Amino acid sequence: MSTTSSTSVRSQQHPLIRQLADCIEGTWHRHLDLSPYPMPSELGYVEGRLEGEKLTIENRCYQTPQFRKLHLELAKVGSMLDILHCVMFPRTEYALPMFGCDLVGGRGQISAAIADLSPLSRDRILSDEYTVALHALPTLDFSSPRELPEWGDIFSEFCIFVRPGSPAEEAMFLERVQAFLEIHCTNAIASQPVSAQQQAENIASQRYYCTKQQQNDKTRRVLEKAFGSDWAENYMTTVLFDLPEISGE
Ligand code: BLA
Repeated sequence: MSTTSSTSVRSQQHPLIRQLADCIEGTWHRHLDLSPYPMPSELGYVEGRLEGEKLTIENRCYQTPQFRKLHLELAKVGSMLDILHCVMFPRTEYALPMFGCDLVGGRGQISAAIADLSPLSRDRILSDEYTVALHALPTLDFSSPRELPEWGDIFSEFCIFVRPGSPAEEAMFLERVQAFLEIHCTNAIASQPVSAQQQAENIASQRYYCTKQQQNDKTRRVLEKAFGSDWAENYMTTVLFDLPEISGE
């Protein structure tokens, strides 16, 4: 994957973030039919300042027949903070869950590693295909599990949210994300479009998911401190968690 490892932010990131970024992009390239996603050019690469340190954000975005947006973002605040953020937004014609992943670290230690395949159905339960495949994965035991915030009702029972305590736990996290991605991509390319009624439910569920994620004050605070509150609001609602359009809107 040398072609995907050469960018400036990535080469300076925590090794787990670098490995995960390569893993995500490698899996996308292997399984999916990627085309470019039209990202406003001023938001592809962004620089700001946070507490005297330079904040750099680098975005990579694609679309595919099954996904309206595949978003991988790497951000760095001087030597203080390294961030990987990734979301795969399904097209609402398909009954697919939302893959989401966030890694936050600083000074050589990852403090938050979260990954999930979050259900996007009215009953907020994953389909049998996903449930069976995910239950077949071995149960993982991390030394420092973390508690989900209040808005975290969007996540599934398979969500992992930990502070990895050792290189072995970092490897375990990476391997689980790889398994999520393999399961997700294989299911996605085999999935069939749904009825108009089901599609309306998919839109509502995806909007609910994005609205909850927009409530993450920890993300908002970093962006506000570097770029101001209007910019942060715009970035969170158009780049990080934009809502799918309601038909006819
Ligand atoms: C936590 N996200 C965080 C934290 C920071 C960011 C600083 C706190 C880390 C910690 O408590 O150890 C910051 N994350 C960012 C920034 C960006 C980002 C600035 O992505 C983007 C530029 N967040 C997501 C996705 C998920 C997610 C896709 O973007 C999950 C699928 C989850 N991040 C998430 C959760 C927390 C978090 C659940 C912990 C929130 C809390 O404890 O209140």
